[in-house]
Amino acid sequence: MGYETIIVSKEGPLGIITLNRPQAMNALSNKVVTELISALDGFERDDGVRCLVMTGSERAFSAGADIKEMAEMTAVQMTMTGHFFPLWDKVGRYPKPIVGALSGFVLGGGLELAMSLDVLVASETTQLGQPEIDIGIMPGGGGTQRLTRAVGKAKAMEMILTGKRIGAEEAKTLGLVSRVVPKEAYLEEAKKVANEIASKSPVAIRLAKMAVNKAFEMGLTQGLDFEREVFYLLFASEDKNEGMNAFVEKRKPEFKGK
Ligand code: CO8
Repeated sequence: MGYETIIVSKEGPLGIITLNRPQAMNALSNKVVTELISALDGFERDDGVRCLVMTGSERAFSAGADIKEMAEMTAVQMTMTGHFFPLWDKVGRYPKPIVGALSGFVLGGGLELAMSLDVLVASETTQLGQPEIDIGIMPGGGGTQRLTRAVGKAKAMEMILTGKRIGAEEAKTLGLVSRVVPKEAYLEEAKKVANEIASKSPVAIRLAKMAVNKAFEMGLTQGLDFEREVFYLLFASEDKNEGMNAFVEKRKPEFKGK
């Protein structure tokens, strides 16, 4: 399928989605949202794809929702179109792991999108923020919840109420991204992480991702119960036998997702 605002490709077990609206700092227009959902659907159905990488350009992962498009929208239009919500639902419940390769501006809806991904690798040039307050609105794509859970109340309040951006190193210290690398290396580093994830059992990866996400939704006791149930479930997988036999036989496991 041909896309106008994103580039979609495959590299071995990786599905790669590159936001591609350089003239608008990869702002998330309706078209981008529609195309992202379609690309995510395609990779979800493709059994050959075990892990995704989502990236933008060196200058901007994404500067957020398209302000020029939103400027004309009324509350009723936002409500009736469900503006953006299909994307948050799709990414928030995506079964395969997605590594975000961040660089440059990661702002507003761009940061909310990034925070919905699973592992974040950032170039040292990355600047992250929720600047919605500067244009008279507030985060609407999960920012007040996900940023607060990621960095704690005081820092989230500061970022959301002042619109001030933070740099990559501070984001790493706060636990918002997991790795910071030189700007020449961020995409390769993200692919390296994604390939490592892709080499594991897809069944175990899927359930482990689900269980970690439950930590944001459930209390500790419920979360531990959920973890235990899916942990037991893995003992019914062929991949569990393969993994443990390979360890005993001192060879590399070949996981099939069964
Ligand atoms: N929307 C539309 N166009 C944008 C956006 C954007 N978010 N960001 C940048 N652009 C465009 C600029 O208008 C400009 O276009 P043109 O050349 O036609 O004037 C081009 O990209 C380059 O931008 P700048 O000239 O401004 O480049 P600078 O390097 O000077 O500045 C910045 C880069 C800092 C990224 C600056 O452009 C900026 O502040 N952008 C806006 C950032 C922002 O406010 N983001 C939040 C948007 S609101 C949001 O994301 C809410 C999400 C809610 C989702 C849930 C809904 C239900």
